[in-house]
Amino acid sequence: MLKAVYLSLGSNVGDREANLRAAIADLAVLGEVAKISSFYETEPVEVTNQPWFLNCAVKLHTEKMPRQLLAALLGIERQHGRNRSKERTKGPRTIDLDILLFGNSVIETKELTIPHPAMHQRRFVLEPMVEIAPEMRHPMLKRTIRELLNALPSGQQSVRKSP
Ligand code: PH2
Ligand code: MG
Ligand code: MG
Repeated sequence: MLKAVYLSLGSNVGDREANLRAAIADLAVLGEVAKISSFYETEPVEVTNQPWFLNCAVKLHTEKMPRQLLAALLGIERQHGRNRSKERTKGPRTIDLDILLFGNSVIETKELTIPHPAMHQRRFVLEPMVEIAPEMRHPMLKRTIRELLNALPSGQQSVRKSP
């Protein structure tokens, strides 16, 4: 069955824009890239002493199952120079591909938590998402993306870069 999946992409090492664009091109092997948000220059959150990120959100139509999709995303990260064994948790990385929403599925396993457990707290996720899925409802919080963004406290600077 074809599923609508939302992904968050981020990069803060090397040519960030090229890294995002190359990863998006690779996503086409997993299905149809249906929507791409603008790119946003965003203040690092959680681990704050690292360079600013470039972030975006993508809607993907795919036949993959959640675990297959996760494995494929990790493979794309590796192809673009990501080496998790040499990184700090939540630290600098060439490319990060996170599953935000997988249809309306709620999944909690050792490897995978969907919806992404921090998505509703992160401006760098919600701002791009509101461009491509403003009325999409979080399957656990029962709030739309727009409502979640409006409920965020101020802080977490972000600047829209491209249309
Ligand atoms: N990713 C993190 C931690 N902090 N901050 C921003 N602005 N953008 C990110 O993509 C990001 C982050 C862990 O994946
Ligand atoms: Mg990740
Ligand atoms: Mg992440």
